[in-house]
Amino acid sequence: MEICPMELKNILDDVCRKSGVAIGEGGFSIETCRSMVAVMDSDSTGKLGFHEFKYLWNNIKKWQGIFVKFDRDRSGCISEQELPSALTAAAVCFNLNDPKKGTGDLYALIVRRYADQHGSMDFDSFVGCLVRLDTMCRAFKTLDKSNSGSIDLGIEEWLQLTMYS
Ligand SMILES: [Ca+2]
Ligand SMILES: [Ca+2]
Repeated sequence: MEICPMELKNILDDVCRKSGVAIGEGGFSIETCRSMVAVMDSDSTGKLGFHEFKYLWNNIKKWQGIFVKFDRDRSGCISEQELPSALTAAAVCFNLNDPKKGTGDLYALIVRRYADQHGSMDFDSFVGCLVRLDTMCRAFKTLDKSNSGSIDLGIEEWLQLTMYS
């Protein structure tokens, strides 16, 4: 049994409806689901097998808990004020908002890409953002075999990494 993006969308919409987490009118965007399948599809079948889905599922459950916890005003969205602590709690691999390391720019970039014009994120965007962040961090760690904190990539490897995600 393998799951395609449309099936993933139906599963996630169902879960959100049952648990009362707000998503847009049409539910999870198919673009987010396509992106989730692409980044989790480690054996490149175009669909999610059991282990790929299980990993994603465990993360989504964890992120849902964080989303609900940090949505302090119960608006169904993570606002600009709620976002830094929510992302810090969710992104265990990397501190996104550490001025000492100069990562504040990266944080601003993520907000620009995934938040709406008021700087707030619904659950769909929150998950889309974290799936990508988690995958890119894991990909980096796999490539950084000596654990030096930097990697050396050829253009083919770079494109493989960035285009199917
Ligand atoms: Ca697969
Ligand atoms: Ca809120």
